[in-house]
Amino acid sequence: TIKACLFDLDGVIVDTAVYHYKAWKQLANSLGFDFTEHQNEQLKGVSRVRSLQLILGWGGVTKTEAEQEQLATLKNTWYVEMISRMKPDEVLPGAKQFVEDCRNAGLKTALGSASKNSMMILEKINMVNLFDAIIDGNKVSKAKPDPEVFLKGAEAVGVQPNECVVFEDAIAGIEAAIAGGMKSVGIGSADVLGKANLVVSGLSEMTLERLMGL
Ligand code: G16
Ligand code: MG
Repeated sequence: TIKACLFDLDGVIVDTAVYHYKAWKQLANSLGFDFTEHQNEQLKGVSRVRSLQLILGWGGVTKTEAEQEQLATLKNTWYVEMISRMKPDEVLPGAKQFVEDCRNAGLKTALGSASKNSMMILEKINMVNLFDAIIDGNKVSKAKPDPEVFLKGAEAVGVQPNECVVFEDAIAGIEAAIAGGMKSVGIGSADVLGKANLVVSGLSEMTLERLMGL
């Protein structure tokens, strides 16, 4: 039986990809090259430092580790400035409702995100109190597809991995769920997320009935 739902943040609860895109583009432009939306797609669910390394590679630019740290911090300053202006209506359709439905049904809920800014985002959209545990980039050392973030979430809410369902928009996140012995629901297109037990276009399509049928 399913006892807990573990939610990715960016792409599942909110769409912050557009803010990441603007901040990375500004950074790339300051270094003398451009950054496309297509490239941004490939950074979904990828950690901040790894994202920067990919972008520098696309721009054909080499930077020392110390310089990389400065650039990542600069990008984050711009990103945080943007998300500090986020409004509660930027929650993706159906997301808040479905998390509330899960809780009302007695299920545990946890966040499992690569972002180190997850707390600020949850505060902006008034959802901090809807999660029994918040596991994010500040609490994990291994990035998805490693299952660490979701295993820590399961442990924090006292539920076995095989009693958890993970909601993810990135293929690496679905792979992390599978590696952790959990069920998964892909948010997006079945072409990309076909390994998930179920694929929906958004949480507005999810119901408790569909959840319990997994
Ligand atoms: C998110 C985004 C990624 C971002 C990462 C780290 O992951 O999808 O694009 O690079 O967090 O974010 P930050 O720079 O805020 O620490 P997720 O796991 O929530 O989809
Ligand atoms: Mg995501």
